[in-house]
Amino acid sequence: MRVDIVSIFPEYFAPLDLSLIGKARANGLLRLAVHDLRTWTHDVHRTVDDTPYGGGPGMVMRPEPWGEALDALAPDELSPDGHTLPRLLVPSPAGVPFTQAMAHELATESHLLFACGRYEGIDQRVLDHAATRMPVTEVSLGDYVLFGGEVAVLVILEAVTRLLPGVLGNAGSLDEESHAHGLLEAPLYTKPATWRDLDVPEVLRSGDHARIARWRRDEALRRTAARRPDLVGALPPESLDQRDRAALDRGGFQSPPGHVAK
Ligand code: JD8
Repeated sequence: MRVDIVSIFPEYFAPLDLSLIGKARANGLLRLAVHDLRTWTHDVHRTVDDTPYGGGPGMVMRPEPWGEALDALAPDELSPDGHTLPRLLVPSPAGVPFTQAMAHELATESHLLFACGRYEGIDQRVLDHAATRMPVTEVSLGDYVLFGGEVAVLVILEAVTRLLPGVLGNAGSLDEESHAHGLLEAPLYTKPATWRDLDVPEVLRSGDHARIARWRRDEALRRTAARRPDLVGALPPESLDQRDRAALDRGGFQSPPGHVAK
């Protein structure tokens, strides 16, 4: 996968040299380039912002540098230097929510291009013009306000690159994780068996794999009911048996009426 990032803070992406993403880059599984938007300014002050039409607080990112950046990184004819048509992703609090499902979708793309806004955001015409040439998705990390798109890109890239074939050594752990089955994970423990007077639950040391699996599912259900009732509401009712419902009740979740216990 090829990834290009455009930002006025290219130093924000230093962590992408580290850990498993750094290894994926070293292995050639990920070809990542970070670009300074100011490369595509022409005035002495390398200006990227201006006052908003219609008034209001703050500044808006000018369209011209963004237009040149996208022309350079997503040329409208296929060039001989291996350029491919990218999918443009623009973090914005007004975007569609980023989810694990979207991470899976993005992991199938051959080229992602991220445009990181700052200030109040980017002139809308940049996105409208880009959309005549390539798929454009405004994406939001969640319902809180950041200063700009950089942190969102770090999060999205971490979620996407770990799904690329060959990036995660232990491929088996992908489908057992949280959100794959629509529940939060059960709590984890390691040695020692007693630490500061706190014991690891006996069941986990019993060696009874059926009992362990049942305990973990109970804990996952109880936690999900207590912390993420929205996820419980989205579970297919037929996926819950009598014991599942009891665990949900212990987490404080009232099973909706009409669900027939099996
Ligand atoms: C991009 C500028 C800040 C946004 C005024 C100052 C994502 N989940 C998320 N929260 N916030 C962002 C985000 C915020 C951004 C930019 C993403 C570019 N800002 C602006 C509008 C209101 N502030 C985000 N993904």
